[in-house]
Amino acid sequence: MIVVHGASASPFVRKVLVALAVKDLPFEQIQQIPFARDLVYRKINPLEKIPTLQDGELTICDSTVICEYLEDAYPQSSLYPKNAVDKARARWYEELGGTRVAELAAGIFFQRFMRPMVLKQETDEELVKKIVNKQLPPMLDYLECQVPTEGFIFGDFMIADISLMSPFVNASYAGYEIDSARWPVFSDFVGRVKSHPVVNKVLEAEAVLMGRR
Ligand SMILES: N[C@@H](CCC(=O)N[C@@H](CS)C(=O)NCC(=O)O)C(=O)O
Repeated sequence: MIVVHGASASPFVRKVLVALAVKDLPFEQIQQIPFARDLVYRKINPLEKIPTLQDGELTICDSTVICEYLEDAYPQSSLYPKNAVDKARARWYEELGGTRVAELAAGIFFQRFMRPMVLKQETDEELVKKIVNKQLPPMLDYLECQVPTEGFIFGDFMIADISLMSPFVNASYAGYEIDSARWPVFSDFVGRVKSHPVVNKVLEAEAVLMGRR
């Protein structure tokens, strides 16, 4: 049985949960909280980040490594396009979604949710303002030109779609919504990814855990 370690509200764990759902794979989940200084968890993930995935004898860390493994081991319902050009673009969007986009969009959540609720620290509202007003806009300008006006990036729903959307779920928990007048294409795209039946089911289960249902 596949085991996923990681709290559902992490943008990276969410990506893995969606990948498992796309492939219709049964799994168990341990709601491992980040920043917990958990010595037992450190034994399976020396970076102490979430997610970690176990599948039989295999233990691997990092959502991208995990999704690539799932694609190789369980090829049904592809998460990545097949041709070299699209595959390269898909990897880039996954990288971007998991680095700078996550740093900014999920950074708002980190400041307004993780710091007060989990780390017992004050929110740095100056930093939130800087993210919202200065750092996110050029990234959203870029994303506005990358996603389609209809459907998903590669036609079928894939990992690139969830990677770019996932950090914005966290941003919305922290009260940030993309300005649909300024970035109509990307804002619609995020809504479309959220409404995909597989994603929607994952988000509904997550909302229950977050006390929002
Ligand atoms: N590149 C990693 C990033 C994982 C990550 O940063 N997870 C955050 C939670 S959303 C974490 O565990 N942070 C704890 C820490 O940095 O100590 C992935 O894609 O899985």
